[in-house]
Amino acid sequence: MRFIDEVKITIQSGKGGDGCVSFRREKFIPFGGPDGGDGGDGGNVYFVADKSLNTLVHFRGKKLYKANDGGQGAGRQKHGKSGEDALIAVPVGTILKNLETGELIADLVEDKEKVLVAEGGRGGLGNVNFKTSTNQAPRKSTPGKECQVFEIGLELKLLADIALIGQPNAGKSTLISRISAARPKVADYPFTTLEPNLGVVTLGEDSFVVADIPGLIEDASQGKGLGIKFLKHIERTSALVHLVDCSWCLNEFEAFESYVTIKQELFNFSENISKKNEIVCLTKTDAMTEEEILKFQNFFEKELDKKILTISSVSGKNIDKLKALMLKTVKEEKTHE
Ligand SMILES: Nc1nc2c(ncn2[C@@H]2O[C@H](COP(=O)(O)OP(=O)(O)OP(=O)(O)O)[C@@H](O)[C@H]2O)c(=O)[nH]1
Ligand SMILES: [Mg+2]
Repeated sequence: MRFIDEVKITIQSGKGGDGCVSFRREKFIPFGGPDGGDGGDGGNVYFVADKSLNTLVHFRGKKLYKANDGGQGAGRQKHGKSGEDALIAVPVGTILKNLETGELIADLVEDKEKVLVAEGGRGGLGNVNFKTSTNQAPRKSTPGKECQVFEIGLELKLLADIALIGQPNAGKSTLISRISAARPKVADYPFTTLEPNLGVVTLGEDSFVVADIPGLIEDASQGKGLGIKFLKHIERTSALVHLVDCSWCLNEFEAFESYVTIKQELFNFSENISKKNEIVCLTKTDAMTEEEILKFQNFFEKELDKKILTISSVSGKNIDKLKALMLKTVKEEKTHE
């Protein structure tokens, strides 16, 4: 259930500042010696792992990441300013490859782990360095060293933050195609989805990964249907979104029973999964009357003693609300880790 997110970017360290040629000129000191200072060093490029990031989505659009160049040296032995380093944040688990040599640069597995990837050029020497007994007025300085520029490949094995679960045909695949770029097969019969699909959901600056799991049925935990094969993957997610399709139900009891069946299967499979934070959504509300929606919603809210979302992937009702709630839940779970 993993899929790989990949991006290519170019990084460039800072060029070293040039050394300076200058001579002291002061009143009463007619032949002041050389006083050209050294150039500043160029900035380095570092990558740093950040556990608050989930995907590589924030690299889309920007291709060049640059550290600043070092400043030039100046008279009065003034050293040029060092160029500022570039610090590029990536999710924990990102692998960095040099695309020109194919070499593996780093595998950032821990939060805050930092690695130097491109070193800035050293600053050049000012003429103050070249004064000798035979040459009291050198006009020599050296230029700053060149920067390093190369292409880097970032690779991240995505792990789902949220799993969409529910009975077959509940609308899981339709929902993931509504909130992400994933385009799984959608059809009006159960067990359309045979393998989980992953999609990246973006919300402003944030993003998280959602998995669309094949439908679960009674006795899934005993191996019935397809679900069990994938239940173990759910174990690693931060939260579940449980979709309940009430549009076909005769009454609220039938709908609640179908919800409980899935909960029971999760519990039978692993207590750990059944304790996960769960967002419950009644789906396909476009195919129901307002009255029906309220009736089902009230019943679920009373039984579960929490708020239930009523959504429609077709009309888009409450989809933004659901996305915001998913993000909030993922963030909360991450801070508890
Ligand atoms: N009216 C309506 N139909 C929906 C909605 N969401 C999904 N459907 C329909 O419900 C059927 C099943 O949708 P899927 O997204 O394939 O359901 P699923 O949960 O992925 O099903 P499995 O992969 O078999 O477990 C399709 O015919 C969809 O067009 C909705 O919000 N409103
Ligand atoms: Mg499906």
